[in-house]
Amino acid sequence: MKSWWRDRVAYQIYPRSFQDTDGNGIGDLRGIIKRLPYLKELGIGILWLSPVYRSPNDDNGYDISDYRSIHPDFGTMSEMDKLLQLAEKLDIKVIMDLVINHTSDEHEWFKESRNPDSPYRDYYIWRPGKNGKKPNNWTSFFAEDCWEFDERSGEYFLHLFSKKQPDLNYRNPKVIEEVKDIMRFWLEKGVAGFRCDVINVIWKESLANGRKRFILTGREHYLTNDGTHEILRELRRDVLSQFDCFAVGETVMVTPKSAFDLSDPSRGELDMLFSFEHMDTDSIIVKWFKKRFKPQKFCEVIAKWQTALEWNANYFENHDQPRSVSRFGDDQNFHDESARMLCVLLLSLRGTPFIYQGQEIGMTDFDFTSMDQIRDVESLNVYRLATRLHIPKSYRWKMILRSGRDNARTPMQWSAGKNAGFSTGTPWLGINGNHTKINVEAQDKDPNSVLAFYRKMIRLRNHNKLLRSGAFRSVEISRKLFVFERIHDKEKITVVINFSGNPGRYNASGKLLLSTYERIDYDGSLAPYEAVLLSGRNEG
Ligand code: ISL
Repeated sequence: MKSWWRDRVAYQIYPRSFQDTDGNGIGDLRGIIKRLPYLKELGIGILWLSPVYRSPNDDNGYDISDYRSIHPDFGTMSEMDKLLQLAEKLDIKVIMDLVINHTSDEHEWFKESRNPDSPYRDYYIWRPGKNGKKPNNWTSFFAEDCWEFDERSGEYFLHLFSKKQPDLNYRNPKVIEEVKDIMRFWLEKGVAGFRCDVINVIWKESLANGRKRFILTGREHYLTNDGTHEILRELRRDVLSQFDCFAVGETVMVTPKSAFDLSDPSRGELDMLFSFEHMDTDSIIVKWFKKRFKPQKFCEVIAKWQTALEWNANYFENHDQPRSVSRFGDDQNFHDESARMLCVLLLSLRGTPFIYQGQEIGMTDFDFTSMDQIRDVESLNVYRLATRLHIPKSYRWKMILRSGRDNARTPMQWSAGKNAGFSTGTPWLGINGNHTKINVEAQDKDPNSVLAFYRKMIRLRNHNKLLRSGAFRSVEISRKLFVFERIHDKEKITVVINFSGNPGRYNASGKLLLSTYERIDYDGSLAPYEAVLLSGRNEG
């Protein structure tokens, strides 16, 4: 079977914020259908949909209450079928978000499970307290304890995320069978695979106390262990291998070694994975404490992962991360220049590139002014915890502004008009004021826009085998420069990146394939945030 997922550019849609068509302020499937031609023109070959299933939306759909139905806010199953059909016509493969570490507490299984005598009891992880205390000292991803007491059953249940997201019990073989059925259901409908949410934490090796840590106490008991490897192999053997599909894992806190094992093609687990080390280079231990972004560190980490794994899932943005142009570029002085540079970097690395909605027009972090505009459960919890810890108010707000997940979730900016063309109703989350300048409609008409550049760069990649599958070789990484090559036999492409707002220099030979500035040949001088691609002969 051909690994088509290595040859395509992927695009992530966060449906709530993409395009609303019925005026309820929430994006929907009809909105995605409407924008399929836009995605086709962009050059996209894979579409990843963040969850569209039924959910009480404690964590915007990452808390699923029915894996086989569409949330009415988003539309209906027949609209989903239509979306799949139309995408197929355009040769766009659709992958779904598979959230199986936990369900919503409003899922039927969990409702049943609250009854200690129910056959569903064992679908989740229930434990009595210890001497009036919680069963262990673990802490959650969302800045709270991991155990919630349930009056009705007199025990606690485990939740690594919010208390409305109880963890499934993978020691129960029935749970794995349920997951397989859900996967088959979607694959039979014609989806082309899954993005597997926090997939390397599903197996809890023990529930003993963890070593006390600043974040995620207890994690040594569940991060990437043999149990997870085994389940992944089982899902591959019994389900994935029966379809023409792929699985990309979201894997938290992976090292190059553990990531290698999870995505080594010969082991038959994941086809590729999202790692986080490059995204953490501007954090001090946790993302909430930021330090100055250093391009050199960022590029060193990228280069390390490029060589550590046979194939990476490359990304600079998603629905959990701040916007890349604000974070790694300069959205004030060199907005377009740095957005184009990041485009070249992302699309010339080895691996499948994932673009997050709005990245292709250089959407920026939000311009909110107060906490009551924030909707994300993680930000709300963290703000509460920071208040308890007496972190000053101005610093708390800075934490949310710089690291909060709502940065990436403001609605897609389609036009300069009302609500940025996202909705005729009241958007569920504020629209960034800069939509009057940064929007699809304006950029569509402008041949020098960030959008026009993304189209050009994606086209180049789609037509250039070397860029898609050549080996990666790092040439130079310094405070401001990142130079690497993509090689196959006697051919190479040299990628020269000036990761700075100052002019730079780098001597390299080859025929100029593309520059982020309008230039016809390359003489070694680089404008601020310029990136160039040169094609040449591989001599060494
Ligand atoms: O948001 C994060 C960045 O700090 C992470 O802690 C994030 O929660 C983690 O990467 C897991 O993310 C995924 O699972 C969560 C969900 O809230 C995220 O939106 C999803 O991408 C729980 O399902």
